[in-house]
Amino acid sequence: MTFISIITPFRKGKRYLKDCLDGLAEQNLEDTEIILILNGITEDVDDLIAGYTGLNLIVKNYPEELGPSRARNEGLDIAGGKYVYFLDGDDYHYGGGLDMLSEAARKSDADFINGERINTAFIRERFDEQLQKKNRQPLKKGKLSDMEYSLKLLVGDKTNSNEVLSVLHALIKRDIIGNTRFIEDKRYHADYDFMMEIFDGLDTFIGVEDALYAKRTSDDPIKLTSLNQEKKKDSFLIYCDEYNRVLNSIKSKPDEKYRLLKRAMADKFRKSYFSDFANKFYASPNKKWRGKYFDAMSDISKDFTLDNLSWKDKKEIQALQKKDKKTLRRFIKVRRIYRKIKAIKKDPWKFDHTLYTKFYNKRPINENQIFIESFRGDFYTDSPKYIYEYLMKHYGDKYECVWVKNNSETVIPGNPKTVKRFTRDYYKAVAQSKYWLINTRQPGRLKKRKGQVIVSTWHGTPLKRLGFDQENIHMDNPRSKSAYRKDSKQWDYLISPNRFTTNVLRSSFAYDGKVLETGYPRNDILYNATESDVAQIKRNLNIPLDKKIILYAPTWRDDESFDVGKVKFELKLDLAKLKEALGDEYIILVRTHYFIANRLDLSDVEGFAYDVSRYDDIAELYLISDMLITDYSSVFFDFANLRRPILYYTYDLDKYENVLRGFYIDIRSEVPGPLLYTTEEVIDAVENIDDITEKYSEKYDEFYDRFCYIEDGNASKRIVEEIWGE
Ligand code: C2G
Repeated sequence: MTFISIITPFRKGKRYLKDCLDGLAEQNLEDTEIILILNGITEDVDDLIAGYTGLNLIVKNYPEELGPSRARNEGLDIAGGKYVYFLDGDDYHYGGGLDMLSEAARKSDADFINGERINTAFIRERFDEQLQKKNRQPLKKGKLSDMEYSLKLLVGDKTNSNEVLSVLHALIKRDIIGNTRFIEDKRYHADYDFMMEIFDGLDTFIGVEDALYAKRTSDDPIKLTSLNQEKKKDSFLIYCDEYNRVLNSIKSKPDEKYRLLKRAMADKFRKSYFSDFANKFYASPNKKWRGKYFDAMSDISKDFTLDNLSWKDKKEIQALQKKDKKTLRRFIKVRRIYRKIKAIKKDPWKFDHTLYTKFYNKRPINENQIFIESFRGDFYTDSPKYIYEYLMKHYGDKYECVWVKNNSETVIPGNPKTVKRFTRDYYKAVAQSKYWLINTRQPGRLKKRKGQVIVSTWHGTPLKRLGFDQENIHMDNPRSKSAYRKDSKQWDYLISPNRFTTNVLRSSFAYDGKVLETGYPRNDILYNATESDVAQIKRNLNIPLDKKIILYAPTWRDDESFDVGKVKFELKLDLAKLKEALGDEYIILVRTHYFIANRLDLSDVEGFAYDVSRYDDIAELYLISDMLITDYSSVFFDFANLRRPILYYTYDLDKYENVLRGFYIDIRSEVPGPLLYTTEEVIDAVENIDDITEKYSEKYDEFYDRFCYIEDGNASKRIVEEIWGE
């Protein structure tokens, strides 16, 4: 006898389905059938499904998209278990979420046994990060009765506000469902009708603490839009209508379960008023939040209890109930000011940021001011530097530049105004500059004003997959893809060194704006530098002038950090061995990525290895180097302009390629130099560099023609004339 029939509709997101099935494979599901309703799928999932031999999978494949209701109905028609359990194919279990329900069902024989749904954008392997978020702690049962706790979980007390009832993550007795089916022409909130129809027949409820279910919100709003994220007009009203429909259908029913359900729903709505609606009513540019949405919320608020509210919140709810907008605004305003003061006390920078948003952003824009930030203000380098120098040389009397500069040792020629990142002067400069010239994503706390122009130079021909071109997000904020799109929507110009980068950045940032495919300003120096410039750079570095120079410039590893934002780098290249083998002829410049927080200790290889990680401009280091050793860093696309040898020390290639990022080109076959995995291989390659140069010369030419073909030392000129020229 099948005990549980799991019904799982699936349409898209193979990687989501993998998380879903992995979660099931971790349960000890006895006497359980999993009815997988594939519908309108565009990816081949047969190979994935075949891997779950331990699961009793019944796969039904419908060529057309059925919609969630019809898919579930197809599942119900064949479900033979004592209990039915709905699981969406893009959601997953973490820990024994379903096992715990199953155990409770076997013990209690209750009609309805459910656990807690937790909204998350994290992939399954990172769900524990979700659980660490303080405002998302699971709902504890406390003194609540079985039924009351279960109904709070059914309503989704802590889930996103736009789901008031859900069939997900609940064992429901099959014989109580009977012939009840989901309304098939209803794309959203079909659960409400289904739940209300079977609710009469449910008498015993059990909510199981810490039986968790990850209700995924898509991490890719373009390629994998979830139902909830589909843009629907007046979705707030739809949600209110559903709420009212459910309320009206239970209003007249006396049973305790109806009273508790109504209370749970009203509590959830009241929570969403304070957490979401109030701010929208107060500040949203969409007048509907003070119009028909306000009326709908006010009507619903009549069901709100005033229990467990402060005197002030009680007054606020009463104002809402009386549709007294003026009083309501006053209460909300006081709460917002109080919260702002509290936030500023905790993070003093928020005071300056408030000045930025409330005051500086309302001051006139200076049409001739250019705000410049390179690598978050830590270096005077990269394309912004070269654009700036060309601008000052040709238009210095017309434009005034403000540089972000965080440390005193950075020297910026022309003595421009400088501001430290995220200080009051910084915000002032950001607010009043007509142009932002920046080589990374804009800080989330900045708000581009109407009339401002953002020139994004980005910072390299991408090798590592970025933004929307990534699959699972292993290390970054799981919503980073949306942030990429939010950033690129604000760009007015994107600078690109070649067609490859143009295509990749358009795809990874979902950017369809203007691209200046001009070559990289940061590479102009590679074509314009003179012998004396090169000699001067060597003198500035105070390095031996009688040795050949190797530049070792690795990238960062997403999974190596001390703490958030504190990326560390562990030097795997054995410099002592290199010194022993190559020290007579070479010195090595070691340069870690600008994210790297730790300083390397090169004391035992003094006189051979030099730490140039804080040297502002890597392009100058390219110029003096006879060869480059790197890995997955985009530095080699630029260095290739010099047509000098490039070696790849890819000691962690598998991890980097398969777990962390993935690449846009096949690094094994398309790069103009050998992949080396040990220090010995690196030594051997350097000792035989002429043979390697010969061996890779054809591939190098192809590489140069594909990535360096525009570079001629005039990229800055082309850009400045296009954007700032007369
Ligand atoms: N860089 C550097 N020193 C290093 C590594 C990088 O100065 N040791 C600079 C180079 O200008 C390089 C840029 O930082 O082109 C980007 O560094 P990557 O190692 O490629 O890594 P990341 O910052 O993740 O950028 O399109 C580029 C990609 O977004 C990668």
